[in-house]
Amino acid sequence: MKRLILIAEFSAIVLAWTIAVPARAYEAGAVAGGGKIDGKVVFNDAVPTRKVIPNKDVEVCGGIRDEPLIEVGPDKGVQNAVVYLVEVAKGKAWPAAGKTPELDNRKCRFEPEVQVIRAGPLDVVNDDPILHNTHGYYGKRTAFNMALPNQGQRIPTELTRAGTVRIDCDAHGWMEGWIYVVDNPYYAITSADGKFTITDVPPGNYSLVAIHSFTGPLQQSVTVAAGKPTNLTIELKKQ
Ligand SMILES: [Cu+2]
Repeated sequence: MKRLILIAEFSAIVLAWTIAVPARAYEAGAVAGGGKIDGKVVFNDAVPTRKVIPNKDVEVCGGIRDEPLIEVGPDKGVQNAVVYLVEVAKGKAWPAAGKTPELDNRKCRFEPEVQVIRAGPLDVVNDDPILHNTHGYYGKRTAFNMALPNQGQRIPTELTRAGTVRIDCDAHGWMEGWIYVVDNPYYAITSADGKFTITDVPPGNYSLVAIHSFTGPLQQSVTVAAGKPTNLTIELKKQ
């Protein structure tokens, strides 16, 4: 009986300790013999479009038009897909901290439409002479929500945890943008030809995610060897 009680007490202590310890933070340092991942993200199916019908502020926002739901080049490369490694405990340093990342409202579009940032500050800017109401969500939960009635207005906010943040405008229902908040510096955004490079990866096995707002995420294993490139072609499909 006494032993059982002891075990129970011990379990309670272990449980309390487990809860109190936060997830391990990324540890930045020098990378010896790092490899790199060279890849291309492709979409081989027909490109769907949506009809955008601005119902106000058309002098700034433009008129009715069809827009592709995924930007695919002539060689099937996908622009603005985000690729990142998950659960990397340690590796290269973060890029030098420069200007605070910005999300601009410009001609009723988010500029950039897709970006990757480290958890931390973000400035939301209105370049237009009309009201925007910029609203960011982690899933269904509001991350920030702000009215920007004036041209040139800049409001600082913060995205404090890793995850995908969808950006809407409560004044213009068709506006949409994406911010991917990462917890390690191993990420890339594909260029117009669908290509990306992730450098200085410590040799080893990783889980890599490629994600686009239209297709959703695709996760796969990747092995990186010292001092040489790993080549990948990643085909996104509508899920
Ligand atoms: Cu707007």
